[in-house]
Amino acid sequence: MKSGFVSIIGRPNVGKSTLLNTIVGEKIAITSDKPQTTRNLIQGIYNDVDTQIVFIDTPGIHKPINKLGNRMNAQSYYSIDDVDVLLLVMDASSELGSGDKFVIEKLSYTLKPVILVLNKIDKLTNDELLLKITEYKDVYDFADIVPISALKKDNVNRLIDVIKKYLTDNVKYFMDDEITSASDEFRICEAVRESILNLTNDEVPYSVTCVINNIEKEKDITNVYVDIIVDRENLKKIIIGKKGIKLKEIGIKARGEIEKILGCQVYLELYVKTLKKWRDKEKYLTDLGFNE
Ligand SMILES: Nc1nc2c(ncn2[C@@H]2O[C@H](COP(=O)(O)OP(=O)(O)O)[C@@H](O)[C@H]2O)c(=O)[nH]1
Ligand SMILES: [Mg+2]
Repeated sequence: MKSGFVSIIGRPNVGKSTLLNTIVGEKIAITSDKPQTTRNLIQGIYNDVDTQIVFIDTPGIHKPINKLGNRMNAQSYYSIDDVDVLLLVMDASSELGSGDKFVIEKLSYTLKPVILVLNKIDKLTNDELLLKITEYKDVYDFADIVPISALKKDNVNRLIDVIKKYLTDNVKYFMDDEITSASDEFRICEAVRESILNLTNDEVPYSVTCVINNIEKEKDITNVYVDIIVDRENLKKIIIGKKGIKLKEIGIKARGEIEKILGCQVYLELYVKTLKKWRDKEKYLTDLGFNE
């Protein structure tokens, strides 16, 4: 029996959360084509016959423009110190630019093994991939380099095998049937936020957070009440939409996910509230569950 902790780090939008979901085999971290989808550390647990690996998905490392951004970065860096192995996920289909080098630079201080995960190889030819690998080899002395496609589940088994080489513990941290340390409440809020991320455009998603107002379990159905918090009045209108159509659409999509999380039938009620500038107020950030 081998076990250990692995942190998944990298810039926003490279596919960290998609990778976590593929490894765990269930959706535990929300994903979208917009950067900064993930705001908190999310643990996902991988089990096989002789191994347990606790993966920690992190918000992407980026240039913060508000206090929420600061906390997100701090969480990403914090997770570097506490694990056995680091997975540095990079988008192989994009140029290796200064932003990527900035993240690699940050890692040069760690003594932990850093495995470079070159993701999105489904978008590359073999020749392009070989060139990429050579390019990255010149930048840092990675413990290993593993090309994968998190979305197409390509070569992810190989990644698990490589990680196993670096695991040193031999205790089980979680029961076999536990796949995440995130609470149902947290996952429900995230499901609503994901639905908003995927059904609205541009700036809307960044200004949104969700909190549970109430959950009532009845015999055949669970009633879930979620508040959607935005920082400007006009965003409220966008999310609700003409005659409430947008909000309805958001609700239908989110309810499907929440039913999977709770494993029962769900009645979902969403309520949109304005809380001006919540992303910059320390008090609200703490109240809304963003840890320092
Ligand atoms: N083509 C392709 N797209 C991917 C792959 N992995 C993730 N994506 C997409 O990249 C976007 C960002 O993914 P996400 O997991 O939210 O990135 P994160 O911000 O690093 O957690 C989403 O639209 C994913 O569907 C992959 O292997 N191939
Ligand atoms: Mg993410």
